Amino acid sequence: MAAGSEVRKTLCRMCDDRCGIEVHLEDGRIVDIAGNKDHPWNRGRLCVKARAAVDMIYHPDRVLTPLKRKANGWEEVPLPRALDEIAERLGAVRDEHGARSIAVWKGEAIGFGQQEAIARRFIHAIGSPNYLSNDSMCYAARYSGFKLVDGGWPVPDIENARCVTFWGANPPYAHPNLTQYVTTARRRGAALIVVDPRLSAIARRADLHAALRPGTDGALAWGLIRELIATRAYDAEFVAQHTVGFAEAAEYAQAFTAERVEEEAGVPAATVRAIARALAAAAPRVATYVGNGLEHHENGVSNIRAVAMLDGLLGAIDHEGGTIMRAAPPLNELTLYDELPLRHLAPLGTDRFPVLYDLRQECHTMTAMGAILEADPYPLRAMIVTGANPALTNPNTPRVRRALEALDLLVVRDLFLSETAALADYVLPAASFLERTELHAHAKHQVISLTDQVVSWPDVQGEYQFWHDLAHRVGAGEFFPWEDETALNRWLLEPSGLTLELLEAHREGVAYAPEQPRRRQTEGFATPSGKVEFSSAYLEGLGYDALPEYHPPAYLEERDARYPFVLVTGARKLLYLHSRFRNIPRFLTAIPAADVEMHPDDAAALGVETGEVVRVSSVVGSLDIAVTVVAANEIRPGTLQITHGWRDANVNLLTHDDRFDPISGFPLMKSIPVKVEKPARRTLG
Ligand SMILES: Nc1nc2c(c(=O)[nH]1)N[C@H]1C(S)=C(S)[C@@H](COP(=O)(O)OP(=O)(O)OC[C@H]3O[C@@H](n4cnc5c(=O)[nH]c(N)nc54)[C@H](O)[C@@H]3O)O[C@H]1N2
Ligand SMILES: Nc1nc2c(c(=O)[nH]1)N[C@H]1C(S)=C(S)[C@@H](COP(=O)(O)OP(=O)(O)OC[C@H]3O[C@@H](n4cnc5c(=O)[nH]c(N)nc54)[C@H](O)[C@@H]3O)O[C@H]1N2
Ligand code: SF4
Ligand SMILES: [Mo]
Repeated sequence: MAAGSEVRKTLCRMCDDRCGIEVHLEDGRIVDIAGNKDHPWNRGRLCVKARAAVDMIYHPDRVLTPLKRKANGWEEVPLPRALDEIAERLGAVRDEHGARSIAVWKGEAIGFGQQEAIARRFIHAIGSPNYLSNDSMCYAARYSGFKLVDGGWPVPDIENARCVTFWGANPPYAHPNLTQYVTTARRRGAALIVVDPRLSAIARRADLHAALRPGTDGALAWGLIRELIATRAYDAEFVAQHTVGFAEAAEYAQAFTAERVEEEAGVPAATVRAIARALAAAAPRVATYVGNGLEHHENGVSNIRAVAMLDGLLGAIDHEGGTIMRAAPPLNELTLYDELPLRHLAPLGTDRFPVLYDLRQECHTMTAMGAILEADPYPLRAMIVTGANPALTNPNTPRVRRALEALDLLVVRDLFLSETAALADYVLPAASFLERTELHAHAKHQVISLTDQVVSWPDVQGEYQFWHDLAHRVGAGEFFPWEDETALNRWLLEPSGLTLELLEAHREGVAYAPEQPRRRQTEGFATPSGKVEFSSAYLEGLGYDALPEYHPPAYLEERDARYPFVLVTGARKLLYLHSRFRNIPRFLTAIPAADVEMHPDDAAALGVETGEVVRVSSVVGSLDIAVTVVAANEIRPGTLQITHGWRDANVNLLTHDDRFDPISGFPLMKSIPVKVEKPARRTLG
């Protein structure tokens, strides 16, 4: 153990913002975490979660030894023995059912970098195409929506914008750094527009807030498209030079008058017109960010495409102060999709949701549940889960639990005995972000950073070492030739011309590509036509609408009197990340329990008050939960909100794993028809 005080620089991964931090150690033990002022992303700022990394790392409940399930509890086993046994059991499953009966599942905790890519590499290396992840309900739908229109994921240039728009996103809780950029833009006079059925923390600051009905963003976006065209306030030059499908879009938009939008979405016609005017006045410096709020609906991708099209009309795509197409980091490719394509093995979900696989190489987790329980379309018998807790976070969790329990082999890598780990045959202790090294790219600033392994434990493996050791035991060692993560990092960096030594000396990151303003406007967009696509021949070829036509969500089209409320789930709380951090006592003091947010008129009609427990039910299941009556302007009447991740009040008892967005396959998590009942009062007898 190192003696004395030491400061080590690395990145925070208590959420996916990945702020630069300085870790303070005393005698080898982490005592504090401060912001790294040199990091271009957070510039020294941190949110309250960063310091909680100390609590997480040294938590008394951490799993630090491999555990094996026994009839009457857990047995601690040495790591090499656990890996030998897992390899043997994987071999047996492969011999009996074929390689594709094995899957890996990565979670948010290790997403967006090489840890994810290593998991993808492993599963292909052993001959199975079945890589599953939290991205069956996160980001892939937004990415696909923008990729189909713009040819990639655009980064909003908020600081240089004259108007910033957030659709279904709440950065003060979910991405604190974005909020700082908004503050800068506001000081420079930028307008702020927020589209959200709730008066979220960001909506509170907005000039214009469209409090629409959940799932009706497409109607609003088409209404704005119509206004911009009708008032000739769009960028005709950008449209002529850089887009395809304008004529069809203009024709389709005609039906979306501001009055029709008011009818569909519940946003006053005057607000629709005011938003169109604000966008036109700021164009092309309109920075748009679409969040999770648009993804979890039956029409998610189409709604997102319609929002992306607005950027095209405004000439804001690939423009300073608009949304910028950044260069990807030049690293060696770790996944094997090109080298060892396995599409012929029918990756789970590709038949029904080919776009999810084409654009993100994601299999579909909800289809995987059917593969386990009903061998449909073929049996799935073994799974390795890392950094995920689907027993709480996937929709319809009772079915997820049944499926995970029905596997021949479930291995879970986690820091804690999570709800998912509790179902496993083997639980392997995972290294946290302060216990492994990895390369991270920050797209906005086009920098690569190398994280530092600040502390370590004897039996706790990083992601690379684990997959490496397992691959060598199951005959796939040739795909994991790098002795350790340092050797891997060196190989990854080769095409970049950057050295590991340079990155070690600059933990705040090193630029990987020069800024190239309007690169895509010059070189062409990365779509099939090379242009911004208002209409998509690719989607049409797959049998979808070529234009992102608006289809109202089912809860509005097929109203069911038994379920009169619409439930939105998953609005982020600052202190928690999905199911994580409920074991940090001071966080639990601040936000002690789950609640259902309710409009005062609804509460009055039901005769309930804040703190009272009600039963919320959908066709999927029921949940008893305490009410919080919010102010009249904080949520739409008839709309409820429950945040996910609570063990004792798990909203995924109510969410659908059988109704999906037809393009992304995303589940219905934000427009769920529900009813609310007061539990029957017990009478004194
Ligand atoms: N503290 C914290 N930070 C996180 C996370 C966390 O759990 N906790 N999770 C991380 C992850 S993985 C993700 S994906 C991001 C998500 O981050 P964001 O995309 O910003 O998601 P939220 O903060 O949930 O905000 C979504 C907003 O959408 C609104 N909404 C719901 N339905 C609709 C709709 O139909 N239309 C519109 N326009 N709005 C709607 C909700 O009311 C909510 O205010 O956050 C990341 N950051
Ligand atoms: N109803 C509803 N459900 C939702 C959502 C919603 O809006 N509504 N949002 C969805 C979204 S956007 C997402 S991204 C998913 C997230 O779903 P998951 O990916 O399942 O996220 P977590 O619940 O945070 O689970 C992360 C697990 O990884 C463990 N862990 C932490 N650090 C590490 C590490 O370094 N290594 C390893 N191996 N493990 C680690 C944690 O202890 C935890 O058990 O939830 C989804 N679920
Ligand atoms: S926003 Fe907070 S939790 Fe997320 S990386 Fe930054 S400091 Fe860490
Ligand atoms: Mo997410």
